[in-house]
Amino acid sequence: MSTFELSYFEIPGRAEATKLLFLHSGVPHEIKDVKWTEWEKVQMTAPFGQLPYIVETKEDGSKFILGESHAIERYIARKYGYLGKDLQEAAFLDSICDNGNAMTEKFFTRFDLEGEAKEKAAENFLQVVLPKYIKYQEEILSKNGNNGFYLRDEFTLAEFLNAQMIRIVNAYSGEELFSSSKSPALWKMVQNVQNHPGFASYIKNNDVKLKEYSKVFLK
Ligand SMILES: N[C@@H](CCC(=O)N[C@@H](CS)C(=O)NCC(=O)O)C(=O)O
Repeated sequence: MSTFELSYFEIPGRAEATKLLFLHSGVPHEIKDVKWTEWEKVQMTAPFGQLPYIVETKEDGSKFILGESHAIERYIARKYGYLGKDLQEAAFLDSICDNGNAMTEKFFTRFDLEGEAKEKAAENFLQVVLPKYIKYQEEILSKNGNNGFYLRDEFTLAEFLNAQMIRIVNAYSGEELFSSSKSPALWKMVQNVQNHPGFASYIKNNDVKLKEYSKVFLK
């Protein structure tokens, strides 16, 4: 069996879904939290000069290095059975992930801006992006019986990715933008993930980090 190293900054961000895939599948892995002081050195080996990236060591000792968070997520999800049972299900789950990623990217837009542009980006997120994401995601979840899963009652990449992005958006906005009353079907999906016994200690630690790093975004 392959073993993996995942390198990312300590902050909850682009590596969340991959971490949950590793935990849920039980694949041997090591998380390497890269400190800012180490970044200059690590950057020289990081594909595209960015984090996250993974190093897979195969049974024969050969290595496979992969960058870009979504390529990593899909590689691990496909390899260990978290993208449905056929191409169509994989494409359906991909679309849910892409939709979650687009929502998250738009949430973070404001942090690269200043003044009026920042306010406009925040307003656009609240008034356009967020309601649209909630509306369509709620519809998809309710078509599957409103059980907090996108497909049957299976954990896939789509639950891990969207749940962690929702937890991040709530924490880094300092508001309950998602909740049992505002987005009930999505909230049930988040609960499925965060209450899964196999994630208990990860989520406990993740909550502490979200609280700590939310200070960076809320200042
Ligand atoms: N499209 C890339 C974006 C990666 C990215 O922006 N990584 C940031 C951390 S979240 C980074 O490495 N920043 C340090 C730098 O670019 O010097 C992905 O999804 O992996």
